[in-house]
Amino acid sequence: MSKTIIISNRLPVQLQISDGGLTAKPSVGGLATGMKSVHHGGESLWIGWSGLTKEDTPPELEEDIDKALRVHGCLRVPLTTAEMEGFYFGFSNRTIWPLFHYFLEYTEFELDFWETYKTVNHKFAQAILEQSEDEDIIWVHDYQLMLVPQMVKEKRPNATIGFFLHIPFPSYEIFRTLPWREEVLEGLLGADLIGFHTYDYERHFLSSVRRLLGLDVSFNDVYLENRVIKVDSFPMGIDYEKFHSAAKVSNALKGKERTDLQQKLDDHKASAPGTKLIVSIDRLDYSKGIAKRINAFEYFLNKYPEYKERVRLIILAVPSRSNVPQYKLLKREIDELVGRINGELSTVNWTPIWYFYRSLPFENLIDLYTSCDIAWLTPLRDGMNLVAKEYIATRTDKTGVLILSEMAGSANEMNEALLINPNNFEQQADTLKMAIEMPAEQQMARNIFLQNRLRRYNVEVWANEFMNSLKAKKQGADPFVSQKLNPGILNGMLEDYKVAKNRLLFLDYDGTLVGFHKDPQKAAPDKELYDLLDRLHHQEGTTLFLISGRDKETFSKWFLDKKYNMIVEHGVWISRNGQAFQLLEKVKKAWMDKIIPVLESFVDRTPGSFIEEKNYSLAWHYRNTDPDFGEKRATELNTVLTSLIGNDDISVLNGSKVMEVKSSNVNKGRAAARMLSEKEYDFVFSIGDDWTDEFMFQELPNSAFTVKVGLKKTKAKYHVEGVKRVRELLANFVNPS
Ligand code: GDG
Repeated sequence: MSKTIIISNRLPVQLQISDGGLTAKPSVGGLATGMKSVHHGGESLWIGWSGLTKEDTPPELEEDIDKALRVHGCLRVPLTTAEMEGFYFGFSNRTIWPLFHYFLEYTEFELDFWETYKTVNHKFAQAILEQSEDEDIIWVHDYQLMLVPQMVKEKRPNATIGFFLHIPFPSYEIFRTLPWREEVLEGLLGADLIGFHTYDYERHFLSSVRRLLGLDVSFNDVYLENRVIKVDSFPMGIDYEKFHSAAKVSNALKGKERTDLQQKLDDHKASAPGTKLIVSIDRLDYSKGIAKRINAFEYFLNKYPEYKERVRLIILAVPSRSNVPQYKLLKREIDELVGRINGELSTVNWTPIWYFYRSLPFENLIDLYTSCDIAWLTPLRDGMNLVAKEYIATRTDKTGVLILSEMAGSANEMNEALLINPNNFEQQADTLKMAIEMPAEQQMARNIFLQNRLRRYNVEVWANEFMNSLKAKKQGADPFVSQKLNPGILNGMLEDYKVAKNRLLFLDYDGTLVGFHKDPQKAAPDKELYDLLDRLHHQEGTTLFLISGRDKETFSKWFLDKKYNMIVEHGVWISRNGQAFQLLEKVKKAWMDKIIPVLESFVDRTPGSFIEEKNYSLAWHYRNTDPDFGEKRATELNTVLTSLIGNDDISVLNGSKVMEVKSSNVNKGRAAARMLSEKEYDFVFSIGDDWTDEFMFQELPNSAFTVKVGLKKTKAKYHVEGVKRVRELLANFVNPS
C-alpha cells in the first residue's frame, strides 16, 4: 500500500531531555496542525530534524529518541552543529530568507553555505529514498529543502513529489541575483506539483523558470522533456475551530479562573475605560516590519495627539534565529526604539508601548487576541501571515479591526481588513485613527465575511487540496492527446516494421533529430546521427525522407553527398538520392518584398530576434529574446501579418519560437501526401516536434505511425520524450529484431 511521506526542516515534535529522562510532545504550530489530516495512522511518515544536533544528543539516548519519535510517526535526519550552521543559519536564513523577502542588502552569497545546504539536502533526500517506494506520495516543505525534490526524482523517477513554499517567491529581478539560481530552480522542478501561497509567487516562479532555464510554460504547467510539472497556489489557512473555541472558553471564564495575563488586561481595561488596545504579534524578524511599525506609531501619536493616553500598543516579539547577526541588530534596534518612545511619551498613567520579547503559551496568545480592539500587522514581506487569520478567528462577538500590510500573502484573501502599505506612515496614521473610531456594526460587517472564509478554507482543507492535486498528478490526469510510446506499442510497431516490404519514414530535423541551438547553423548533424541515417537510408525496403522547414542550401551542405531524400522549406523543394533540389510546388514569391520590411521593423524592436530568408519563405526567429517579451511581440506580429496578407495565398505558421510566412499551398502535410501517392507503402511513419509537423500528422492515413516529440498537445498518435529517445527509437528500426 502506498504511504505519504512528509519532509520539513523541523519535525512536528518537541524533544526535551531533562533529569527525568526524555519527553516528546507534538508541536502545536500551524503546519503540524494542518498536516494532521495527512499525517496519521501507520500510512504516513514525517522526516525532519529533531531539534537536537549530534553534539547535543547523548549517545545513550539515541535509541530512546528514535523510539519516541516513532510513536509520532517521525524519523529524524541527524545533523551536526556545523551542518546546522551552514545549512540553516547560513544558506537558509542568511541567503534565501532575506533574498526571497526582498532584503538584498542582508543577503549573503557564501559558497560554504551553499555547499553545506547541498550536503544537508542530500541527507534529507537520502533518508526519503531509504524510506520510500515508487508508489509513495512525498510532500516536501519549504525553502530549507529546495533541492530535495530533484535529488529524489533522479533516483526514484516514478515517485510522486509535491513541494510547498511557505515564504514568498520573489520576482525574477531579485531571484536572478542568486549565484545558484539555476540549481535551485532545477531542484524544485524535481517535484510534480509545486505550491505557493499566492498567485503572485506562482507567477514569479514561472517567469524565472522561463527566463533562466528557457523552459516552455503554458498556463501553470512547466514542460520538461519527459514530464509536465504543475504549479499552483494554495493559500494556507488556520485551524479555525481551535482558535475560535479557545476564545469562547477563555471569554466564558470568570474572575480568578482567568489567566494572570487576562486578569491584568481586565484590570487595565477597567482602570482606563474607553481606551483602545492594539496588538501585534510576530517572530522578531526584519521581514515583519516591527521597527517601522513602532516608528509609525510614534508618527500617529504626533499627528493625532488627542489619542495620547487613549491607545496602547502591545508588541509580542517572539525570539527567532538569534544566532544570525542581523537578528541581533534588529533586537537592539527595537529595544532602543521602544525605550526611547516610552521614555519620551509616557505619563504617570500611561506607557504607550508594552513590549514582550518572549514566546507566550497558547492561552496567553488567545488572551491578547480577544482583549485587543485592533490587530496591527505590518510585514514588509510575508509569505502568508497566519496571525492575521488567527486574530479574526478569535473574535467571537465579531468585533475587532484588522490592519494588515498589503505585502502579506494573506492580504490577497482578506480584502475586508484595512489594508495598508507599511512604508506609508501617513496612511498608517490615518488608518489607525479610522480603526479606533470604526463603529462596531462596521467592524462586524467586515468580520462576518472574513470569518466565513477562514472557517471554510481552513488548514485542513488547504492540506487536502494540495494532496488531492498531487494525487491527481499521480494518476496521470494530464490532458495529453497522444499516448506515450510504451514498450508494448513499440514492440507492435517493430513487428509491423519487420514484415513490411515498402516502408516510408518522414523525419523532421530540428527538435527531433537534433536539439535546438541559439544559432540554427550550429545544429549540424553529429557522427552518431549520420551513422543512424546512413543505416536507415541504405536499409532494403525503406524510403527515408528528412522533412524540414530549413533552407535547401543548409541541407545541401549537410546531406546532399549522403544522398538522403530531403524535402525542405516545408515542402517547396525536394531532392532524391543526391540529385539537385527541384521545386516540388509552384510557389509565388512576389509577396516577400512587402513582408521583409515588416519583419525588419520587428527585429529592430525585439533584441535577440532575427530573420531567416529562405527561397520561398521568411522566418522570424525569437528563441533568443526575453521569453515574455518575445511572445508578446510574436502575438503582435501575428496580428500585423494577418491583416497585411489578407486573402493572398500566404499563411503564417507559428513554430517553436519561430514565425514563418510562406505560401499557403505549401506545407509538410501536402508534401508527405504527395510522396505517399507515388507508390504503395505498407509501413508509414512520421515524427516531429512542432506545429509545422502537425500538417503531416493530419494528412497521413490512419494506419500511419505518427509520433510527437515532447508533451505538447498534438494530432499524432504517440509521443516520445526528446531527441535522445527519438534516436533510440530509430535505432530500433535499424535492427527491428
Ligand atoms: C512562515 C511564513 C507563513 C507567534 N507567537 C507565538 C505563537 N505564534 C504563532 C502564531 C502563528 C505563528 O506562530 C506565526 O505564523 P506566521 O504565519 O505569522 O509567520 P512565520 O512564523 O514567519 O511563518 C509565513 C507561515 O510560514 C505559514 O506558511 O504564513 O508568511 O513566514 O501561528 O500563532 N504561538 C504561541 N506563542 C507565541 O508567543 N503559542
